[in-house]
Amino acid sequence: MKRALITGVTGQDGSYLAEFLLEKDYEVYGMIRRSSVDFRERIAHLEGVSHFHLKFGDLGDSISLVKLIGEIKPDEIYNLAAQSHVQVSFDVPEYTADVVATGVLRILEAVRVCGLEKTCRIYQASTSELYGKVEEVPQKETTPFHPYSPYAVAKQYGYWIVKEYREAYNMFCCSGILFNHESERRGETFVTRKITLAAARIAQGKQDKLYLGNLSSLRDWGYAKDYVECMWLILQNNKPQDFVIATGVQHSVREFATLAFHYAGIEIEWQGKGMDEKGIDTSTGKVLIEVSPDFYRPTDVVNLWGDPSKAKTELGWNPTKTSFEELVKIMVDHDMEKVAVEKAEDHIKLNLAEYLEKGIVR
Ligand code: NAP
Ligand code: F7E
Repeated sequence: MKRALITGVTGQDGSYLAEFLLEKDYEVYGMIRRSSVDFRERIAHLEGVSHFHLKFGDLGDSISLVKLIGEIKPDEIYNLAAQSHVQVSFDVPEYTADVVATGVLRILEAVRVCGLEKTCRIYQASTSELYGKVEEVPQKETTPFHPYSPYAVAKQYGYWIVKEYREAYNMFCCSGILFNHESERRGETFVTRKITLAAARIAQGKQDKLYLGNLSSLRDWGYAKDYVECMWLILQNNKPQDFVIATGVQHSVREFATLAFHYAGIEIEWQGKGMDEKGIDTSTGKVLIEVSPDFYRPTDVVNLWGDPSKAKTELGWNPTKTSFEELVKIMVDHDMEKVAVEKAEDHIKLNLAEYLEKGIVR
């Protein structure tokens, strides 16, 4: 039985990857960090499942990583843990650098200190944000990087240190350069989930309006459940390499919102330009979506579009398993059900919805 260690197991991707590896008969160890509350929503259904174990550790703490890796002796490590919110990285740049950049080095060194560099394969969660202020469209493995946020700069370190350890120490370590991937488990402050939750709440009379930032920003959005398969495929390959993982299809934030509201039963018509642009309910004439400067970034990445040809040819991965339309529908259907059972006394969630609406939480 192969042993895998997943850092970031409580996150969107970590939870799907844990399920995927358990189905493949792995012994799965998920690393969690100490928290004052024991609430791990995305993996609650896995707790108690045989072959699934949770262990404490932190990407900011080398000793915990050395202990954990030395104890588990994993065959594969999937390093998914990160402060993964781009806008938040402008607010906490030093912390972001510590976890997102130095954290990768800590994992690689821990593997070496434990003497596992010849046996342990390592997957690093790299990102399309490396292309940032893009120098080529669509972006592929050979496109030059131009990171455009503290998060992206930190991820660039992670990318290069993985490449360095591969070449210097002959380690099997690889980066998956993943474009945006979403799901019904996506964090509620990323734009897609913010939209699908708001569409559901507005459709059910529980929220008045949705405030967004740059509506014209373009992304190549895929389904997270499809993308975790690729992480695994990258480590099963016969030689360590980096891969772009994307759908090859691009849409704007505006298009995502229009479709999400459509699936929630509301047709949106757009009027105005720039900061004055508004999304209007065609049946009532009510303004449901407005633009707020709170959600604009000091520098924004606006044209991400991936070319997954290499992953398709060399890994046999299917980038179009779930279409954009299917993805939006999966998320809206899920959130319509979730919102329907939200209770009035559920203060934490309702406060978050209100904060999101007013732009207090970004
Ligand atoms: P996510 O939902 O934000 O999950 C992040 C995970 O990292 C959580 O489990 C979090 O734990 C953990 N974490 C944060 N700081 C940590 C620390 N100091 N020590 C240990 N664990 C820590 O992210 P995701 O969307 O699943 O993304 C997974 C990875 O892929 C991230 O590295 C992200 O940067 C990268 N990525 C994501 C996308 C995407 O579109 N989703 C695209 C490209 C790359 P808590 O639950 O305790 O907070
Ligand atoms: O923003 C624009 C925003 O926060 C997408 C992370 O998983 O994917 C993610 O990073 C776009 C940006 O994701 C709002 O300006 C407009 O242009 O959903 P997002 P992201 O920044 O692309 C990459 C690949 C990662 O690696 C990251 O870890 O949407 N946008 N209005 C908004 N974004 C947010 N969050 N909120 C808005 O109201």
